[in-house]
Amino acid sequence: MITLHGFGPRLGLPDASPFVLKIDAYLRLAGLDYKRVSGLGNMRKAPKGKLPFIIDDGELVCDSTFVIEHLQSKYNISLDEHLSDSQRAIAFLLRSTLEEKLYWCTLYFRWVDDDGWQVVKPALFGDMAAPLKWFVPALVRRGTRTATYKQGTGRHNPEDILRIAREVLASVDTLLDDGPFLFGEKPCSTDAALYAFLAQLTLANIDSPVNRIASEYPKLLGYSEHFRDSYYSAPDQ
Ligand SMILES: N[C@@H](CCC(=O)N[C@@H](CS)C(=O)NCC(=O)O)C(=O)O
Repeated sequence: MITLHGFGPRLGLPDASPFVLKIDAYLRLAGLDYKRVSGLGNMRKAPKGKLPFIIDDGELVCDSTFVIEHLQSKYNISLDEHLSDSQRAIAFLLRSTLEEKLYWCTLYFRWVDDDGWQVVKPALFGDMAAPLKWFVPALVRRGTRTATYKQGTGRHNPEDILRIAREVLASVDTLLDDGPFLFGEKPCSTDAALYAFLAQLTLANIDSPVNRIASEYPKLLGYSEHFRDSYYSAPDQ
């Protein structure tokens, strides 16, 4: 049995973490049975202090990239066999861009930006019991603000961060010309990552400046809805 350890359904998505949602979507693409184990308490059990991790028949694997490598090799999953070498290279570069660039822009407008925080705080910590709810949200926000600053994105002004996000989203929009999936009719493993990162901007219940930029590219919403409708029978599932 595979258990996926994440934060849980938030903002109208199966998980408000794109990295957790990436594994959730991958497990569905691969047709593997799994159970979600949700909650902030997972953070304490995460060997690298980050989610997601999976436990697969007692074996713990963390980091979404290593989780996919593990599942691919253990269960002989071949979602990428139809890709050319150049498509594989594009897929790798796209994943890196989503994870190393778009992620931080999304994070900034949820955690650092005051308007985003007004939505994220109740959505993520609303069901936290007292006395934790009095200090944990501010503590986690401070940690995320520091991480965003140290990574570098947090040193830019909001307009520049939005320019970075726009360049990524416009490039993804161009790549999606041959839909409905990244490389046409048949999904590949990178569709799990693409869906996970786009859904945070196209399907999540949060109206942030970066989500508004995503809405200027209708193919991004079309792609997210098609993936959701193909692999999740209900939007919140
Ligand atoms: N490289 C990791 C990144 C995972 C990641 O950044 N997870 C975030 C949630 S979106 C997290 O757990 N952050 C908590 C922290 O940094 O304290 C992966 O691919 O799984």
